[in-house]
Amino acid sequence: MVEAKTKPVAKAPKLANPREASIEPSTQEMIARAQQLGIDTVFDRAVTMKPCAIGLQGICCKNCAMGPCRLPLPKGGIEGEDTRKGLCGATANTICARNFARMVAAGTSAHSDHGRGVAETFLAVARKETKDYTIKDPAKLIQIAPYFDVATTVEVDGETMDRELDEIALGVAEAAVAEFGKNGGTLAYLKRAPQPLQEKWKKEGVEPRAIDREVVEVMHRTAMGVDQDYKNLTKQATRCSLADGWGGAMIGTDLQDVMFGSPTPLQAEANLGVMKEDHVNVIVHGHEPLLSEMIVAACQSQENLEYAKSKGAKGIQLSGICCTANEILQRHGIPPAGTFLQQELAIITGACDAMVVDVQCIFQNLANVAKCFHTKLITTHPIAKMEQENVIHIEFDEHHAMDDANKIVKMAIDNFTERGADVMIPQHKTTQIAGFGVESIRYHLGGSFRGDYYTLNDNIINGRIRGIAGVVGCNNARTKHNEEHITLIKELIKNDVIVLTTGCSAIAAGIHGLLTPGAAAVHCGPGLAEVCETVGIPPVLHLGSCVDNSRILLAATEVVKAGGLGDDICDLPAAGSAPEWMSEKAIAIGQYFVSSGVYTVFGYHMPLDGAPEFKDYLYTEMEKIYGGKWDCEPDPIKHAHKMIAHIDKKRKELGIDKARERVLMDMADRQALGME
Ligand code: NFS
Repeated sequence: MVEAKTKPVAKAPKLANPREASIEPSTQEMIARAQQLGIDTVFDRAVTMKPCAIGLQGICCKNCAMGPCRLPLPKGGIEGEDTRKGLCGATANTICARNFARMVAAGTSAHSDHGRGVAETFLAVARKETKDYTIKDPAKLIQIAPYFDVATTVEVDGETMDRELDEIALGVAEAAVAEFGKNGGTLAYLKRAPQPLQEKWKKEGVEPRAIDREVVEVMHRTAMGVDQDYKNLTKQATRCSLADGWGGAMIGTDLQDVMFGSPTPLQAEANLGVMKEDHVNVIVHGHEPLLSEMIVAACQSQENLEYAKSKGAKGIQLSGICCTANEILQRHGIPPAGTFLQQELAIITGACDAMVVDVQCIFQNLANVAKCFHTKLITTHPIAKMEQENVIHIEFDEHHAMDDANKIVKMAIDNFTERGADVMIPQHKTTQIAGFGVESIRYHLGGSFRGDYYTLNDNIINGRIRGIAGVVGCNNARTKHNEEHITLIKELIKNDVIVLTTGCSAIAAGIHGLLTPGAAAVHCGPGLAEVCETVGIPPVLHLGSCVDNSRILLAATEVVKAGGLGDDICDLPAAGSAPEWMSEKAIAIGQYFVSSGVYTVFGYHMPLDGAPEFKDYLYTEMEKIYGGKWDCEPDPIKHAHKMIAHIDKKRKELGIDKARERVLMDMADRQALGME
């Protein structure tokens, strides 16, 4: 037997170059810090693990045990007939459409299960089963009640009187919970959409019936041997996505506003630098504000503050990661510590005394990182546990919500004294204005005289504002952290396109200083800068979390209603974007935006290249049905200009392109025309 003379030397794992991984200084510093401490982060793992080339094309089918069947495009493309098929005969188009529809279903289920949790908590409020939640925005409750066929007035002795708020609340709560599984009819909120859009949905047969039903039907139709027509599959993907945007997500947003208050613009800070070395640092991460609202109250309670001081801390610093951050930012001014890709880095500061997580976008690796520090990692949701031994589970229940929150905050305070010497908080933070919504846009841009979106429309018609962009969605470790978001947004506002933003994109915009009125003078074209300076708003408006994309749908509807810009969302000079998307939730959002008439461009990559015919259906054919279509462009400048070209096309169709040319004329143009 020949023995090996030398043992193979284990290669040192490749590490991310911090400057190539992110454009954001605190992220760069913390990636380097993690590497110095020998802790791997998502940025390093993105360097060592490459994505699967077949999965990237969207044509791997693992929906039965004869597979996985993989149908990659042959190099050089397909000549003649496309003969690729799986064992059952499934074509690349069918497989790709099934995978796409399943992403829509997963995204819809995430937003909608969140919405269901909110609706059930609101039902507990209406039934007076909980003392910890109340109705903070009765006006919003009264505003939404008619959509659920709940009367807000009663006739008494021939006189019309206001109905008791408790009765309205119970009616709305029961109807909202029923939306998830009702038998018969279609979703209540569809009637909030512009009439022509409602008619398109009806004609196509894509009006969602009940939220859960549409998710179930996607799963059935994409199972082995069921729906084998990519167009028919896309139709169900549309119906499911509408159950998200105009259903589960919209219910979530509205009832959160009713219980926790509709956001109004407020000032806050953003980035990892909001953490404080001499304070107890509690970070909430995830999505549902049911728990985080209580954590806010617990962190502000005098009793807990005194307790923190008794342990030697100067106070309690609460901050957020991901959409939970957006929820407590927009209602309380609590600062976000970072986006999705900064979650591990927040623990690597060594100053995070507790990270409290609920559902969605939570890295499993957080437990491994927390193990290297004193950080208590606390899961709170029965459907989202972690297997590692160092993770503590404190199940949160709306019936004793405040008790749960106090227990968690006390645990964080007790942990303050356990910190190691490895504390390093990057000193970068910015100021931002967040908390915009349909109502505050009306107030700030509509003016109190008209009380509607007229002034916004007027500024679009006269060309000061070229158009509206929704820039939303995640970070993705396959792209340079925040680069696409920030380059794209800057290019849009430079070209006078006002930006509405949500999710991690909104956090990124805050971190990079784009959410202040002062950003207008620095980054905007002259028209948008003038509007922002006149009304005192930032050129990029933070509209909340990802479920709050429903606010963008409703803002677009308000613009249609205000008049002068067509009859439907697809007529507007507007476009949508998710430049660094990674989550299935983003695909659900994209599909409901497209099916609501919005030209929607994703960055990075779409898993469609293996099925050119299906891809073409999403990128061109859908527009003929709904007025909106998909597109993909990884380069953020080209991405911005695709959106701007669409906006200009719509301006031309509306006959308002001439007004815009007049506004943009500079000295050279004037000289050329002999005007100077
Ligand atoms: Ni949206 Fe929010 Fe962020 Fe992406 Fe995740 S936090 S729900 S999915 S990563 S934007």
